[in-house]
Amino acid sequence: MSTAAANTKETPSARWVFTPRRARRIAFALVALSLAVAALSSACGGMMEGGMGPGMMEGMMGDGSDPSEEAAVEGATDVRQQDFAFAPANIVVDAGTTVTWTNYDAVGHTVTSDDGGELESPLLGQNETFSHTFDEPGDYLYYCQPHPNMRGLVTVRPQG
Ligand SMILES: [Cu+2]
Repeated sequence: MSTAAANTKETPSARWVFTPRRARRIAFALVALSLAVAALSSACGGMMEGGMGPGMMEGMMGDGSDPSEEAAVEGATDVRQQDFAFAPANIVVDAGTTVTWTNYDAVGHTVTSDDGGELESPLLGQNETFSHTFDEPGDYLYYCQPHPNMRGLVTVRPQG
């Protein structure tokens, strides 16, 4: 009688019944797993984009570019749109200079002013270019409309 009761307790079906406690343990395991995945992807993202907030969309769309994290390139007049980034993303030119952007990616990019509408390119296909002459000194921040984590800056100095 007592032996039979003990055997019943030890059957696998009795051991693996889905208790609330086990449900919590599974839930904790899933949370731990997703945290580990998040930590891994942010470590990868952090290495490649220098601390910009990584996210799923950024991971899918490349690392972007941030002029505040790049040294200014004096006198550069050609900017590449490549690997979902502007390069160089931070340039300094004299007033009256024409800057040309070229899209090297298979997907479309734009050159669009943050404010003021100085830069308003169409969506550029692969190998298409967009040029703009900067007449007025100032700081011209811009981005790519489909990929707002692609950011750039043209600083225009007074001539001579
Ligand atoms: Cu883009």
